[in-house]
Amino acid sequence: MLSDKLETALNGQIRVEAESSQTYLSMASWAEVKGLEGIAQFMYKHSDEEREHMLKLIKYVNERGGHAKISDLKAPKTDFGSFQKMFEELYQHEIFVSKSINDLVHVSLEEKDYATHNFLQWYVAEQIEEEALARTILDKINLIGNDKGGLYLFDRDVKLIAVESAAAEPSE
Ligand code: OFO
Repeated sequence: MLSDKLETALNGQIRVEAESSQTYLSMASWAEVKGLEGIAQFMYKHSDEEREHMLKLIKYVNERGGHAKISDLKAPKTDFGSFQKMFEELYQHEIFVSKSINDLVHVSLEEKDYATHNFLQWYVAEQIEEEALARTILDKINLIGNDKGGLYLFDRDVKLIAVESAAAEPSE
């Protein structure tokens, strides 16, 4: 059985994952409208992954005798300025999510809930992957600068990165 404190903290993370999914969905739509097809595909996929992260938490909370609450969400912005700025935002967002996961791990230890602590290790590993992926993409963006041909190749490559990262995801 989850303690009330841990249940509340887990519900907070459910919301964070749901908002992450919405944020990346908004980025996907923005990129699609701008004709950045590969980037849009990458973001749609990323949005789906965040939904998976949310679902995994919901199932866990309910399985442990808690109640996963589905709450209203903060609307993401709809304009991201440039694809460079958008990926920088994605990176900053992942850093924020990692911190949120770390705080949650801390609560699980405070509450001496080792099952939850163990469950959360999947998220700890996932955040390492996601931050590393975002940094790799930002490095590529810095390399191409304002080169249009570079953007064409980047848009194509980022689609492949999405496929590769899916294959390398930590198993459930
Ligand atoms: Fe849920 O991993 Fe990104 O945010």
